[in-house]
This record gives sequence, C-alpha cells and structure tokens, in this order.
Amino acid sequence: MTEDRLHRDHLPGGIDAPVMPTAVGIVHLGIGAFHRAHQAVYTERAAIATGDTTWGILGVTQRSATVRDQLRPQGGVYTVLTAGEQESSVELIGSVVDVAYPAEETGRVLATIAAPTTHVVTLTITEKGYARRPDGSLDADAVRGDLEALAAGAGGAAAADGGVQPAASAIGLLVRGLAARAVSGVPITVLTCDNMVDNGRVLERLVREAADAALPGPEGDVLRAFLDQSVTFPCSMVDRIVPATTPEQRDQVEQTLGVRDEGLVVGEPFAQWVIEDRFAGPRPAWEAAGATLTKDVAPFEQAKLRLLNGTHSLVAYAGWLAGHSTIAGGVTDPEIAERARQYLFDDALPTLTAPEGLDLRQYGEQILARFANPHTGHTTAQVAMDGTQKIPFRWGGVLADSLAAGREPEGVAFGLAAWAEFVRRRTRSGEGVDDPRAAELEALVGAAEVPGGSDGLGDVEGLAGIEEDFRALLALPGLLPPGTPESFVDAVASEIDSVIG
Ligand code: NAI
Ligand code: CS2
Repeated sequence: MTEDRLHRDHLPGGIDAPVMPTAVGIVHLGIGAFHRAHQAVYTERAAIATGDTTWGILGVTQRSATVRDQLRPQGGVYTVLTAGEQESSVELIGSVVDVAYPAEETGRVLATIAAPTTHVVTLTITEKGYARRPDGSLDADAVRGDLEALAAGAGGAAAADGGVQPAASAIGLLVRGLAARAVSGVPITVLTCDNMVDNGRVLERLVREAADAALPGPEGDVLRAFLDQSVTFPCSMVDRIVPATTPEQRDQVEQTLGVRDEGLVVGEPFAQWVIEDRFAGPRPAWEAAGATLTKDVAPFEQAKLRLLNGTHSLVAYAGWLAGHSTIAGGVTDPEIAERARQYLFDDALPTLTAPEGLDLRQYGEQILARFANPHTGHTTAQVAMDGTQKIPFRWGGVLADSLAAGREPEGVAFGLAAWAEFVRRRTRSGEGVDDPRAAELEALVGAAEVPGGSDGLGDVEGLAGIEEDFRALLALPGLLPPGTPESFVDAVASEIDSVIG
C-alpha cells in the first residue's frame, strides 16, 4: 500500500472511520457506481446507527475487473462525494470488504452465496443484465454456459473448490449460487435494485425459467422446492442520481483528502430507497439509515420510473440532439424544459395514483430541480444508453395507460422521435449506439426503401427516408406496448421537424 492511496489502514483525518465488517452478510451483483453510492451507503449508515457490523458486502463485477482493481488495493474502502448545488461533502465507506471478478473467482462467489452467514443478494446489473428477450422471457442463449454448468452439477457443492466453470451471466451466476445454497436450504433474500417495473417479480420469473431450463426433471426438484419455500424476491424502488465518476472528480477529492481514491463515486444529495418488506431471513436495519419498508412498492416505483426516469430519457435524447453534453444543460434549455414539463405533468402524472403522502406535482418540480444540478456532471450520453431496455419501463406504461384513457401522449411522441433521431444520427455518423440491441437498430436505419424509389434528392436522406427510418425503429419488437395504434406512430413521425434540427 503506498501512502498516497486511500486504504482501510490509512485513513485521512477529518472524516469518520469506516465500518469494519466482522462478516459478509451481503453479496452484491453489479458493484458499479450506483451500488456504492446508494445501497452500500445505507448499509454503512445502518451499521453505524445500530452497531451491527455483520453486514459486510462482497461486490461482484462481471463485465470487467476495473472496480475490483480499484477497490481491492484499498481494502474495499472508497469515498462518496455528495455534490449539492450549494455544498459538497465526502463520506468514507468501509462496508465493502472485497470485489470478486467471476471470470477468475466464480467458485468464491458461489461459495459466498451458499454460506449460511450470507443472508441477502442484491443486484444492480442494469436493465440489460437480466438477459431478457423482447417479450420479457429469459434469453436462454445468453445464459447457456451457466445452465450447462448447473446441469453438470458444477454450480453446486463443488462451488468451494477450484475448477468451477466461470459464470457467463449474472442470472446464471445467481441461479448457480442458489443451487449451491439449496443443499443447506438456509433461507435467503434476493433484492434487485434495478430500474424495472415490478423488478422483484421480473427477477424471480427469470431465475425460475433458468432453473427449469437447466434442471427440467426430478434433478431440479431440490432447487425448485428451495425457491418455493426459502427464497424471496422483494421489489424495491431506488433513487439517487449517480453519474459515472470522472478523472477530474477523482483529482478534486484527492485534493480534499490528501490521498487518491480510485474507487470514488459521486452522487446528488437526494436519496430514497423503498423496499418491499418480504425477507426470507435477516437483513440490515436499512430503515435506520432512512429506507422505507412497505408492503406495496408499486405506487412509489411507478411514480419514480414514469416521472423521473421517463423525463430523464426525454431530456437525454432531446438534449444530446441539441448539443447539450449534460442533463443540467438540457433541462435548462427552454425548449427542452417545455417538452419535459409537457411529458412529466401532462402525460405521465395523470396516469399515476399518488403514493401515500406524496404530492406528485411537487415531486415533479423537485425532479426537474434535481436534474438542473450541474455539479453531478451527469451526461446526456450516459442516460441515453440502452434505450431499448429503458424506454419500455419508462414510457411504455405512460403510453399504454394514456391510450387506454383515450389520450395520445404528445410528450411521449416527442421523446420517441428524439430517441429515433438519436439512433439515426449516431448510426449515420458511424459513432454507433450504446445499446445491447445496437446491431438491430443500426440495421434498421437507412435500410428502408423510399416509396417510389430514389427521387434524386439523395434517397434516404430526404424527409421521406427519415420517416421510414423512424417507423422502422418504432416497429422494433418489444419497444412499444402491444396494440399501439398506427395513429400514434403517425404522431411520432409528425415530430420529425422538431427533432432533426
Ligand atoms: P455502472 O455502469 O457503474 O455499473 C453497472 C454494473 O452492472 C457493473 O458492475 C457491470 O459489470 C454490471 N453489468 C452491466 N451489464 C451487465 C450484464 N449484461 N451482465 C451482468 N452485469 C452487467 O452503472 P450504475 O450507475 O451502477 O447503474 C447500474 C444500475 O443501477 C442502472 O442500470 C439502474 O438499473 C440502477 N440505478 C442507477 C442509478 C444511477 O443514477 N446510476 C440510479 C438508480 C438506479
Ligand atoms: C438514469 C437513471 O441513467 C439513467 O437512465 O435515468 O440512472 C437515474 O439517474 C436514476 O434512476 C435516478 O435514481
């Protein structure tokens, strides 16, 4: 350990000592920025409030070893920079004890999920991490290697020794870990913290589909009985704007602390966590850190996904098209602000039933103010990522409920037009689209034949060609709710002039 690098044994003065976990009670799949600035912060604060230090976190990162290489040299310790409009602060988090990279340590992760001292698995693997087909079912091809390992018995008791097949997917890793735990039968809670409607039920269905695909016969009975009797998949609504950390932010905090924290994460001051109170066994006292436990998360989740995330995506696409690199820049652009308010208050808000005690109009104004905070540095490009995975959860419900009520939501039409033009422009420029279905999207752009053949004006580049691109993109399977009428697609196409600039 070099003195200029943050470490559990080398703490800068002026900030509170981190929690020193005495056991690993949580395995977290997808230890990216958000987990470190949200669930791990709640866990740390709950440990400080209650003195219960048995909730150490083993983080798991599957796409790259970066976060492991950031935190392991620091003994798992990192800092959270809270970047407010008026002030900022730095908090030291010690609840993460280590980070595992399954490509090299699958056996360790499976053994930790199976360990009786582990009581909760949490996830933030992004919407695309759930290996879903457009119809929401499990994409078995995406988890094939794990299903084969499970069928071969390589995901069970063998977990603790070497020679375990590296996990190929988060869902696969989770199912193999639960299969290993089914041997002991000790109950466990699996808590997803990803931005999906009914996220706990989505995850449970996918886990069961994977188990049935891998172990369809009597050999799967122990696992299925374990899932039925000893595993719960509660839903949760999570909220804190946490952008990807920039080198400049690491430099800023190094100046403040006097040591380098490669694991730094940055968040806004606002944070909220609403959790379905359906646990199979022990859990941290997250309510001691401000979390809300409730029997029904749905009203909170719908309000957040539709009002915050739906507006976020509209600002991201319209802002990017208008040349704004940040969300703050986009939401303070008068034309975009007007469109954002139209979507938020005229389209989304009327489809909601307010959670108890929440004034939705006030909540909406607060969301717009949060977006305008320039200090988080949240970029339009980051929010614009993975549109095919986000749009159905953010605009899909607003569109379906509006149509059912006899309304065609103009804000949603504009947002979809902005998304389509974003895809078209990123494809034509060669920059490409950051989306798990990018190949499908890019193949649709410019592929449409202009009716009546080329008109000498540069075929696909004419308005007719752009409209054909839009219609082809909007027809992407799984993007819009089933039964969306052609009249609404026409409404999206009528927004072409307002998005092509
Ligand atoms: P991030 O990019 O920092 O981390 C994403 C994590 O997911 C990484 O550990 C990555 O390895 C893993 N991952 C990505 N694709 C995967 C795949 N196909 N299979 C398995 N693992 C995969 O992103 P961040 O900021 O941590 O956000 C993660 C998720 O947290 C979001 O997608 C969202 O669902 C939720 N969230 C994020 C918020 C934010 O402001 N960043 C706020 C509220 C929720
Ligand atoms: C954002 C979310 O990146 C995105 O798609 O809309 O990560 C957003 O920052 C969070 O949901 C806020 O809680």
